[in-house]
Amino acid sequence: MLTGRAAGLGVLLGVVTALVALGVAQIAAAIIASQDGAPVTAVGELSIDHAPPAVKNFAIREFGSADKTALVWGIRGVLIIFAAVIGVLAIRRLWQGMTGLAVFIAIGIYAAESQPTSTAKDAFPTAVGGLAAALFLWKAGALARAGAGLRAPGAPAPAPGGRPPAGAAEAGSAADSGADSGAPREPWRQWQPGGDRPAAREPAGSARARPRPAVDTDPSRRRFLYVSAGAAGAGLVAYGGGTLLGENRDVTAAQQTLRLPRAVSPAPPLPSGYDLKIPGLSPFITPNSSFYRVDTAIALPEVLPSSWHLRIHGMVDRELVLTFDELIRRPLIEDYITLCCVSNPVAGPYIGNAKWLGASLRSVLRQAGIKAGADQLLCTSADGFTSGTPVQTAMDGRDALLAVAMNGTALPVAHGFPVRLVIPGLYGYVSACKWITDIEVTTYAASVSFWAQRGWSAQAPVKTESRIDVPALGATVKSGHRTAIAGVAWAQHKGIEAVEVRIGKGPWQQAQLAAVPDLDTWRQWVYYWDADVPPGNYLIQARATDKTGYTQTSVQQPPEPNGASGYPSNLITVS
Ligand SMILES: Nc1nc2c(c(=O)[nH]1)N[C@H]1C(S)=C(S)[C@@H](COP(=O)(O)O)O[C@H]1N2
Ligand SMILES: [Mo]
Repeated sequence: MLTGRAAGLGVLLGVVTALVALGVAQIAAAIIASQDGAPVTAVGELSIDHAPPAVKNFAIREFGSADKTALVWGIRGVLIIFAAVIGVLAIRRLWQGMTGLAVFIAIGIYAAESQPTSTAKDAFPTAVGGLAAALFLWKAGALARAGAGLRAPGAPAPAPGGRPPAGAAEAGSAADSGADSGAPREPWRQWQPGGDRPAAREPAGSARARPRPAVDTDPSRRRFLYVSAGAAGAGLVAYGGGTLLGENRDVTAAQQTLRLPRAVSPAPPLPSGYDLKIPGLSPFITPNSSFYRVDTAIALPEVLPSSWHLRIHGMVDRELVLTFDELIRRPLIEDYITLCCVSNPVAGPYIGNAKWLGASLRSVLRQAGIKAGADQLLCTSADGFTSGTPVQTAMDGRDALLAVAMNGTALPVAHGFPVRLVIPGLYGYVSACKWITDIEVTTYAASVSFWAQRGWSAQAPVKTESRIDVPALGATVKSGHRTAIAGVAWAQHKGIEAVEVRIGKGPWQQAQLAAVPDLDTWRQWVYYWDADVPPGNYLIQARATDKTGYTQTSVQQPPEPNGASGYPSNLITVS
């Protein structure tokens, strides 16, 4: 049997061998862009395919959207135990460890090739990982054995089968009995697995009979520990790096290839004259590439539709877990909705308008059944960000969407791929959770969302506002020449009724309004001005009135705590 120290070194040898295998395989999978080749993922997919529905349901119920994470950790756990056994085998007999490793590689390759999307190249990551691991097991294994005092480096390998030569037992007994004290020690006593037996049989404290190691085991052991630490570190870095690289590639590929069903309820047709097409004026639809981005993410969350889940729980009659496929099989709604950030200063850039496609949040919540007294939906993103949406705005019939597409393409990763919330009429931090994975139906009294914890209002309806796009601040216009003063105004889900413009100390004048498809978007406006004033500097101001009859306030407020207010004003020069 092995001594405790030898077994310990064996466990370490095995675990580090596994880290080398996984690290090399993961990097290889990322480099050759193998979707199914990373061994842990492959084994995970294989076990999901073969898990009985009851087990799957149990996993989703117990772990919710973390079920995949739980599975992957489970596989890693089993793997570590398996690896420890291989290491202990290898320290006794290298060939036994190698056999264990081969089984382990075979399972990895089988799993990598078992997916419907598998190709031949998916075997490659596990194969090179396995080779690297075999090399490590061989080289570091020799050090480990020497370190355990089982064999000096360079000593002859045991005969296959490992039985000590005939007469070994007699030799041992002879040494113990002291009958043959002058005979040289047999070299195999240093390495054969039963080498500790004589020591165990000798009387305690008998220095004379203790087999003296042929070499000092400590330097070998130390070298083995250093090599193991280095290899473990490199393996972990490679594993982490390869995983990130692979996910990034997978998410980009998934985002670009995702096909989404058509809307059952398409967006209202764009009325003629919805875009005034004035140079410098914001286009009615903001292209995805220039849509503002505001979030707390340092690295963008990489969430694959295949592993995405939305869990709805808390004050509900029945907890729900939706997969991405289940979400997009619901009747999809399409709508133009203008999104804006509470941090947008008056006339600022953090606002954009897009055509969104998504499932109705209201219908999902109805299915879960909201309990009386709940007033907040605490929405959590894959990266832990939370936003607190009022239950009332989600349920009052407006297009509150679990959005999957933006302007006709799957959501860009930066804008929440694969699923985000969009609700017209509320600032983004309480209505537009990106990478959403969890909705807890709760109360404002019971839980406080990310920005609300940092001094911003718990509830934040969008303030009716306007912005002057042209002429830009500091622009010069020619006296007596017709100039377009134009911009956008917004009061989402209320609608813009009128915009007025004032030049210097002149009267408020009605601007012309562009057509809009519905109440949820901003509205372009223009006032044609002949600049029939003497040269000089003029302050141009604008103010919007929404369809409730409310005119935006002239009172200037900073963005914190619930949105900036005041008239936009551009100082221009007439020459
Ligand atoms: N996960 C997550 N979602 C988020 C945020 C965030 O930081 N993390 N920021 C919110 C804020 S403050 C705004 S204004 C909108 C911005 O959405 P956009 O980046 O797509 O324009 O996203 C909201 N959703
Ligand atoms: Mo925001």
